[in-house]
Amino acid sequence: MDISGQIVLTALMAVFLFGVVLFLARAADWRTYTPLAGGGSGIVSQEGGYGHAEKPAGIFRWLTTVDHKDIGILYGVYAILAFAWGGIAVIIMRAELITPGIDVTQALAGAMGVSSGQNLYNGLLTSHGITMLFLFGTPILAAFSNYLVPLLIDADDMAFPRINAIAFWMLPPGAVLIWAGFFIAPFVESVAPSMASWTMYPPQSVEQTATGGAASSIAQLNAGTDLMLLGLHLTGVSATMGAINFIATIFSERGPEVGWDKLDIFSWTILTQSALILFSFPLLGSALVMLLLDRNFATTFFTTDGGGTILYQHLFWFFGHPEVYILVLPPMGIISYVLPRFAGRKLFGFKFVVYSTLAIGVLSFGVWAHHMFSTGIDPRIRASFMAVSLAIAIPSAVKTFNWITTMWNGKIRLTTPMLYCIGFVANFIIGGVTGVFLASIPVDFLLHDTYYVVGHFHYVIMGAIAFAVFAGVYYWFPLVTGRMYQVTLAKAHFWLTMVGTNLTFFAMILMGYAGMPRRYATYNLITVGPIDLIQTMHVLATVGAFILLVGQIIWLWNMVQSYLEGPRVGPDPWNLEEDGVDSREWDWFENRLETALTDGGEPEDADADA
Ligand code: HEM
Ligand SMILES: [Cu+2]
Repeated sequence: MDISGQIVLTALMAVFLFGVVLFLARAADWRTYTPLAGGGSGIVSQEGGYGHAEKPAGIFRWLTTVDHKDIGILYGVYAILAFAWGGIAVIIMRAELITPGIDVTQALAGAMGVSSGQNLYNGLLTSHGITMLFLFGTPILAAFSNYLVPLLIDADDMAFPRINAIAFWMLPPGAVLIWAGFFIAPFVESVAPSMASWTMYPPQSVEQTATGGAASSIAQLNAGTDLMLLGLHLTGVSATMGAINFIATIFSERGPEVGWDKLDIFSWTILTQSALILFSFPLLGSALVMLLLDRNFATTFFTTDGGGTILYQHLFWFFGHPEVYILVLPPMGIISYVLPRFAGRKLFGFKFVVYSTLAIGVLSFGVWAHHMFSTGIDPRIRASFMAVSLAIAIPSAVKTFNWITTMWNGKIRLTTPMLYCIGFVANFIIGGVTGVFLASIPVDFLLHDTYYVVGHFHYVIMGAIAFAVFAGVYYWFPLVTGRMYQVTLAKAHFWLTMVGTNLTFFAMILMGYAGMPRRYATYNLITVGPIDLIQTMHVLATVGAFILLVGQIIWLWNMVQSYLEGPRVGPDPWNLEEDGVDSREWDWFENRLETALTDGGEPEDADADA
């Protein structure tokens, strides 16, 4: 890009950021609808006399809300949009991989303003990974925690309701920046979607041009990557603000009856997750800033004769490994919370589930170099990371045994949330055991950067995390909407998702054993490995991906249709009282039904406003 182009882009960027700042600054004047929450808003609400009943109608409510339940829903809608984006990206990639040569992405590249099919594939790969982890994974969990934690711990709202809103509103501009390469590429030749992959390793993340080669001057660099780094930074700040808020809320806003011994398992996992976010996201933030400086101001943090590329890997994985537990702990909390309801008894070994959560939280900071076994780091250091990586499987297994024991001889009801819980346990076992294999240095030497790794982490991320999300969505759907979903469609969704997940990712594990490297658009140049077998596995994986796609379309339809027209439910839609396993959020729900405040007002407000 020539220098005037750069200036125009910088000016646009500045205007955009200025707009974001202005928008956020306005937050200080937002009316608050939070009646009694901490953070000082109580005073405002008393003086202004605002209560829940005064929420403005329509779009304005959603733009100005500081109510934790509304913000939870915003996070959820945002995450589902991101899930769709990441899903479409991967469907194109899977279509490409049906045949060894380059075809589908080649056909699309021209129209999308990308210089070649391979580059488009790499752009989609990057966008898929980043979107699913940062724009879907963390936010969808924040949807649950925002909606539920205050209800579960008997708080009026989050400790800092406005910071909660600000944290959410950093995400939409973050997504726009992260995806910006795709929007700009058709119009500006020197800009392409970032092809740095989600790990963004230098030197290529520092040097790559829009056509995929190495730049000889800063002017040639692909601005798509800079925009993505800025967007990632926003999502990191957002997650950190959210984490601080949850820590403050769980420590200081618990109701009089909720002592530490009464804290529910989901809030425990959110507390641990928040601590992990607090200590790991700043590392990502600093690595991103250094990348930006290396790219734009010729610093040498990650150049071979400067700090070195391995420095980046340490910084990234010191964040990156805790990040995978940031993503998996709350889903484990959801499973630990929901599964016992349909086994008709309390969670087996509650204390051990809490302790293992805390243990995972601590240990997850001591394993990052298992992503770097093959970089040539000192073998003695490597061995200690292998030991801790094997050790972290123990608390994970403790949880698994607790879930199984909870179901053992239980009064199992195979509702859709329960099906997803059981699916979670099954898939998590495969995901965890393949992880233990990778933690062993000699095995990792063989399997590193093959599809085996891709299979491993997708068993956890799709097979377990997404399953827990679906378990939670179905379980709390009546709580949020007051209506029931269509059971037949939900079961169809479960089976399509279960079959699709296992078909796709087991095929990946096998083709990884056969030697198929990850992150390639083609495999017609592989000189080792049984190409026919590999292609068969790719075809199976693609078939699985399309089965998954069909399942998710059914799910979306079910959610929207049931939200609008589903049958209304009573105060105990899951018949939990019969088994004595009901919980606080359903009491709140009953209250809400009785006071008939559809937007979620508390009974006290109703009195005050009357
Ligand atoms: C049971 C404990 C686990 C162990 C021992 C383990 C071990 C490993 C190892 C050694 C690798 C590096 C493989 C390589 O690149 O050569 C790896 C990769 C990965 N694991 Fe796990 N894992 C475990 C659980 C998880 C969980 C719970 C998640 C997700 C929530 C996860 C997500 C990932 C991801 C995303 C990667 C790939 C990173 C990349 O290179 O892009 N793992 N795992
Ligand atoms: Cu790891």
